[in-house]
Amino acid sequence: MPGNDQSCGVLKEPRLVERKFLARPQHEGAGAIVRRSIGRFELKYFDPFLVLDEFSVTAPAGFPDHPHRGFETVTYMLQGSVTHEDFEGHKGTIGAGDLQWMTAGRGIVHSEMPAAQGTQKGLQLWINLSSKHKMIEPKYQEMLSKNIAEAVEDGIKVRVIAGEALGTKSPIYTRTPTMYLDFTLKPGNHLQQPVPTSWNAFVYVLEGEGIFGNLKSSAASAHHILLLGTGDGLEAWNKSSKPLRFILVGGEPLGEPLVQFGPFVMNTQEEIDQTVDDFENCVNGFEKARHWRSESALSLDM
Ligand code: FJE
Ligand code: FE
Repeated sequence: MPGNDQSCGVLKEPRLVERKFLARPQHEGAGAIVRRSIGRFELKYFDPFLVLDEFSVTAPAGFPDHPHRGFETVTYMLQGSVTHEDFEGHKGTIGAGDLQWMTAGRGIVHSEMPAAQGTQKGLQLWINLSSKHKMIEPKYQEMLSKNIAEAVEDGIKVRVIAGEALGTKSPIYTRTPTMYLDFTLKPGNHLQQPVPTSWNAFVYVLEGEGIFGNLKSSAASAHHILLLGTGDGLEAWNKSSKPLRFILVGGEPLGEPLVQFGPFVMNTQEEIDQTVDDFENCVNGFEKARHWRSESALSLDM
């Protein structure tokens, strides 16, 4: 039976690690700290991924009222909780293991602030939208930890945030075709995970030490991003004595021109100029920005 025999395996051409770097802490938002891997100077864009931040926020720090247009933000909590409020009146709190998949589309203004004592930690990924989807209506998909599909097999646990792994599928709808898997491998275990060959894919290590791509490569530890080369999937080994936890994220590249101005991501400079205009004048999706301030901002005024 294919898949049961480790020496034969399911992959014909495992992807090798092409680039690897450590995401160092930097300041962002209002007093928040992020380890930015994608979106920093050395790696401005990994099509379709714009930003990957491993964030750490302790009140009163946070990400106060700010806009987005032209992409999606995916927030996956690791520790603590964050409250989100937007100018449509949408409000919610996500805690450890919970997910918020937000399609900003034509425009969102929101705040993302700590909802508990201590330090809140998580991952935020920005996924670009194709030109035909940039101006769609904003949308939220929220999934509590208990509803995120998990599969366990041979010392491997996977939480399927988007896409499919070990025969388990996520209900999350990804407008830009994307897979997002949270793997934990017990010591001594080995994984083969298919990834569509035409997609870009990366690994971000959360905990422990892993060998990725080729058994001869050196081990990667927490806070490192590994950009994978071409091939039909990922092969990973935990040769250490502790659990290995990492995310594997893949997406279909859009192959479109990109012009970014902070939280606005469009295809041309004209569209960016238009977006800045729309935001300043509160039109074309930013109507409600005129009179809105988050409750968290208002409470600071008192
Ligand atoms: C943003 C600076 C920012 N990473 N991780 C500029 F910090 C942000 C922003 C975030 C953010 C929010 C969370 Cl909850 C987690 C993050 C950056 O909000 F949007 C711009 N433009
Ligand atoms: Fe935001």
